[in-house]
Amino acid sequence: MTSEIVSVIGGKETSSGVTYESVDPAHLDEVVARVRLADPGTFSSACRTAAAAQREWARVPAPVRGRVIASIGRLVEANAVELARLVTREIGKPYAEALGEVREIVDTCDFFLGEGRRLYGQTVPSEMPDKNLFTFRVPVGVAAVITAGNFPVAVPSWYLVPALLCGNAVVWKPAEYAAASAHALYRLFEAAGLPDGVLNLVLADGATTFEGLEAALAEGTVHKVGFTGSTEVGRAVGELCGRHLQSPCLELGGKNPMVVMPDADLDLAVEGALFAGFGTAGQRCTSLGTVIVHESVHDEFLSRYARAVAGAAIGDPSGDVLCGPLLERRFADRYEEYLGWILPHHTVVSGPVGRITADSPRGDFTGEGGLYYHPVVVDGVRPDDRLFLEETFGPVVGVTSFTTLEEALHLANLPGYGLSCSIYTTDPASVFRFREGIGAGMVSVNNSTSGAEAHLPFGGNGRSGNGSRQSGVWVLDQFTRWQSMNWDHSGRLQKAQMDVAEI
Ligand code: UN1
Repeated sequence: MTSEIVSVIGGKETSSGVTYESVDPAHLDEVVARVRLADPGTFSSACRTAAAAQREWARVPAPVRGRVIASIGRLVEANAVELARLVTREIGKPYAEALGEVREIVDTCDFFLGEGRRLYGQTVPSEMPDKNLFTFRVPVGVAAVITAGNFPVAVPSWYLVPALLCGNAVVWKPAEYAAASAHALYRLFEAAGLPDGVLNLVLADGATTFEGLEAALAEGTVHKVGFTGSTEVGRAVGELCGRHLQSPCLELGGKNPMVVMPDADLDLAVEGALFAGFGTAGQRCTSLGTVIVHESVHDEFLSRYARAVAGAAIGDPSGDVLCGPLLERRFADRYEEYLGWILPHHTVVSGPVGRITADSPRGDFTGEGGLYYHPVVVDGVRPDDRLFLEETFGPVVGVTSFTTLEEALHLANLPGYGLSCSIYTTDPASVFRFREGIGAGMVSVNNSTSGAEAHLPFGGNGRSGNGSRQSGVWVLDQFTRWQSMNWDHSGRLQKAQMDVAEI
């Protein structure tokens, strides 16, 4: 029987609103969960509930909050296989990747459980005698966290874990099409002993969430917004927050380049481009967009890459495959728009283009009624192409060539995203020139554009975000604000700037 899942606010299930069906993208006739979608009032009332619960939670000592984070990590680890299977079933992510995603939550908990004992402030020297200056990190209050479904459990944990550790309450709105995975993760957080109302799960569609968020910002019950999703929606979230004098944490799209230098190990570059381009069916924000390959090795790279792509395993994500189906119907529809662009404008070097069906199978794989697409490599993408400039969020990689590293950098920066990038070379000077010249927040050397680790700063610039960073100690600045204190024990009024000793 298919379960029905509902929002949980203040520890109580709330079941109003219309029903949405979360469908297995590998078997479109299978419903994974029926999801009750909340109305805008539910979102803003969840924020009020969170605001009330946050005051008590902030008084729990940070090392004790760290122990709760430790329990979350243990529970996730103990339930890893079950959670990864659910992720695979609900969004079609190959099982090995889904298990890696769950591992990323455990890594995040491992990092932040200790941060509860290290939420340091500072002592700062004063200009005046008998006066002491201090800084403290204080929680922001309520964090509204809105997440995408391509990483339905790991990326949310990058917000939830540090936000909770820092003493905030959270209202989390996951993608509807990944609601069952989100709900399962929510239950593990709850089981770790969070007080009611400290973490609230609101299942809603985008428009409803936006309306509820607007109301909550106006009421003053949301103090930080964390959003992972498209550049377009991120821009709207940023504008809304700006009107309320808030700066959100925005983790948006990418058009991540890989530069292959003439001295690169080509087999390694092909392996990297295969995983970066087609792992998660090209639907990571860190997925490879364009390979920018030196003209002297362009033809050799291309033929090896085309061969590797033709041999890549595609199929049921519960098996050992590189590429499963796309996440959900609406992503497939949007991706088909790009496919319409490819055939008339480009040289396809990897075989058929489009949906894998019984009429256009891949080997003997017929697509089995899922959202499967042929992986596509397109040569000769140009700076004025849509395919060169825009994130496609699907299994297509463009290839172009260059002569000098300066030209490669120009091409790599041109789309105006700035999330991840990669260079394949054996020359340290090229590595450092590339790092200095690239506009991306994350640089890989001889490695895939995707696969960031959970304790390095994660985030982008330009169309990829507003410069905010997640993960590691850097994210603490998103979920705490600095408070300063001066304490004068001289027994008289010492006036700053005015009572300072003559130099
Ligand atoms: C995303 O697609 O939103 O670096 C995040 C990676 C993963 C996270 C991707 N660890 O590819």
